[in-house]
Amino acid sequence: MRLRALTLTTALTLSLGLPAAAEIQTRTITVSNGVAETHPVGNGVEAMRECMAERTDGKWTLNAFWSGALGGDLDATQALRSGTQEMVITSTSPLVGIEPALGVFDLPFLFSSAEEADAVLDGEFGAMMSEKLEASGLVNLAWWENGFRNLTNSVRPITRLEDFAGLRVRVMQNNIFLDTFQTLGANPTPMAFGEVFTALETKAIDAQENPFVTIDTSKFYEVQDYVSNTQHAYTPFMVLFSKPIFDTYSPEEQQILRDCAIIGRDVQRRVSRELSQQSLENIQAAGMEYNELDLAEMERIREAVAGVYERHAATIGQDVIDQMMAELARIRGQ
Ligand code: TK8
Repeated sequence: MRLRALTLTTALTLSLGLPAAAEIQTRTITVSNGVAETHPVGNGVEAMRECMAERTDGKWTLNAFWSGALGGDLDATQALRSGTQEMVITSTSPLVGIEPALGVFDLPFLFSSAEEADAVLDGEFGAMMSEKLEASGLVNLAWWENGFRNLTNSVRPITRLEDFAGLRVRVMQNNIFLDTFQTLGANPTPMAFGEVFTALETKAIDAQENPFVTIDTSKFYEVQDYVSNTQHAYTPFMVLFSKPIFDTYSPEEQQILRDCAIIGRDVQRRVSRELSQQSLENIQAAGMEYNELDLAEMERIREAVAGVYERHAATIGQDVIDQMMAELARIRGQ
């Protein structure tokens, strides 16, 4: 029986031109990120792990570190560039110092739906952006979902533009977010994600902004009272791999990484979207007061920050912004 199975596998391998087992080595791949394991990124990583186990006959171990246990997004990304860590799942926003073009995703109110973001990220624009990152020693295996960001704070519900006044809000280490919140009248402080909970708890800051699933899974409801449906930005996650390490993998292994990151992506996005509403219910059940802003007020906020686009065009690259706008117009059928 055993012999027959082996012979059959060999025959299949030969006839289908599948890679010989020798081209897949035993490997341990470390992946880190800032969110908790209960975040949909956890589901994506689990799907990736299963995919890798299947495709490598169990030769690969995907070793995941959660809640910033290996440091923040930026530190981990630098470790990838120097080849001391394999993989990180990171927001684009803290990486604008490495690749300024990534700032395009930080422009306020850029995407109007998750589907629109998918189309941009999974299409030519996303591929162009991933290509840019290679020069910085990073291989982007796939775009995953962080999601639409909403403001939480411990002072008052945000119902109109004037409510942002004076709020001490944590923003990611990113000048576009800093400018956006300054323009809205708030008092923003750039901070790594791992420091946010404590800064809120000790009241060093009043506010932070993240998608519902992050507010829920990182337990920000324990230290915040109000959540307002601002949806002011959609920042994607990237599944980054160290290029110095990637280059030592066989073509078959490189393909497994890419394929499994895409399988992980589909699971991760599905769970993220399913969980979003549930997370909103969870954080309300935990005591947070939720409000939506009326359309006229959202329009005032949108207009107030419109100048952010122009102020950062030179840094991001006008060509990159133009390409994004052309892509959005095409997707929107304009
Ligand atoms: C987690 C971060 C987080 C991001 C932030 O590592 O920093 O607010 O939204 O999800 O990537």
